[in-house]
Amino acid sequence: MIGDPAYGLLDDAALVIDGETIVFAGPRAAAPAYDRTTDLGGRLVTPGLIDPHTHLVYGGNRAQEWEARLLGADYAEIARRGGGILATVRATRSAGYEWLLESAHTRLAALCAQGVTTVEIKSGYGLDLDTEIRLLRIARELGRRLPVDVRATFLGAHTIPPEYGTAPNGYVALVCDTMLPAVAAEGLADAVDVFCETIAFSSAQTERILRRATEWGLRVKLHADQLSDGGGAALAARFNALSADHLEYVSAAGIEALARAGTVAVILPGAFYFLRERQAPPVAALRAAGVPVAIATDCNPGTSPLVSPLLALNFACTLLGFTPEDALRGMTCEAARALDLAHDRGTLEPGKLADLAVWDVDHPAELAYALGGNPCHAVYKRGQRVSGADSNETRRGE
Ligand code: DI6
Ligand code: FE
Repeated sequence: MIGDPAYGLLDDAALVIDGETIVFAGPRAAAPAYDRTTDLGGRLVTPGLIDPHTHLVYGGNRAQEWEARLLGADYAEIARRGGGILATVRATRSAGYEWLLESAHTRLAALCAQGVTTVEIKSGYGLDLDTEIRLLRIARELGRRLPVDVRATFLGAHTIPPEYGTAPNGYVALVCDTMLPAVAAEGLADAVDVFCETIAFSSAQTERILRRATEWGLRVKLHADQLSDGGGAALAARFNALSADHLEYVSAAGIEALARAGTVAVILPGAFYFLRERQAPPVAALRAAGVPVAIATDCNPGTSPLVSPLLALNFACTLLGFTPEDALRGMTCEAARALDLAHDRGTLEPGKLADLAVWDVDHPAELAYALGGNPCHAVYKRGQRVSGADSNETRRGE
C-alpha cells in the first residue's frame, strides 16, 4: 500500500491491541512488545465504519411507491395522501416481533459486512406506545446479536399517525407525556429525534418535544431542513443537539448556529440520490463555517433503501462534492462525534476501541470509488475478529 499523508496513512504499520483497546498505532519498527501477531498482508486498515443515522427496523417495503415516483408522483404528495411513512407504519404495526427482528438483522448484517462496527437505529414506524417500544427493543436486541454497537434513537415524532390526523397536538402530547417517559424509564433510547418538516412536525411542536427530551436527560438530534427551510438547524443548535441531519435547505443563519453549537451536520447522500433531489446540502459552506460533516446511509424503506456504507461514500463524492478522504472521515471520526462517541472510537489511536475494518484495496480512495462489490476483508470488533479469513494469511497475488 502507498503511504498517503492526506489520509494519515502509514506504510508498514502495526497496531497493538490489549483486550478491547488499541495501545499502539504507528510504524511497525516502533511497536512495543507483544505476544501474538496477526499479519494482515499489507492490507489497508481503517477504523470500523460508523453509520450515524438509520431507520432499519420496519415492515414491508415501498418499491411500488418508488415506481409511482418514477412516473411523476411526488414524495410529499404521496405522504399527504396517507402513503409514505404511514404506509410503512401500517406494515410495521401488523408485523410480528420476530419478523421485524429477522428482517432488520438481515439489513444490519449487510452494513456490518462492509465494515460497520457502530450503528445508530431509530424507531419511528410504530407511532404508538407499544410498537415504538417494540422497535427500540429490537434495536437493542440487534446489538446483542451482531458484532456492532447500537445507539438507539426514539423517533416517535416521525409523522402524525392516522388516529391523530385532525388533532396533531394530541399526538405531540402523547409523545411528550406518555411515550418519552416510558422509553426513558426503560433505558431504551440514547437520544431523541424529530422530523421537523411541513409534512411532519412544526418548529413549535418540535421544540416542545426537544424540551421534554432534555428534561428526561436525553440528548437530541433533528431531521432538519430536508424538504424546505423550516429553521430546523437553528432549533437543533439551540438545544445543543448532537446532530442536525439532511440539511438540503439549511439557511446561512442555520449553518452559523450549527457551527457555534458544535452540532454535527449528518449528510444523507442515499436520500438525495433516491429522491432525485435537485437541491444539494451546502457541504462547502458547512465546512467553511467549521461545522463537522458526517455521512450516514439513512437506511429506510421510503427515501434511502441503502444497506451499503461504501455506496453512501460514493454518492457523497459523486453527487455532493465530498473528496474520498472527507467521505471516509464522515463515516469514521465525524460520525463518532455525531453519536457522542468520539472519546472511544472513530480513529486508530491509543486508548480507542480496537474496532477495525481491513480492506482488500491499494489505496483508501478505492473505498468510495467502486460501485458494488465488497472489498472488506475482515472486521475486528473490540479486539476480536468477527468476520474474514484466518490470521497470518497473505494477500492474493503476493
Ligand atoms: N426523513 C427521511 O428521509 C426518512 N424519514 C425522515 O424523517 C424517510 C422515511 C420514509 O419515507 O419512510
Ligand atoms: Fe432519516
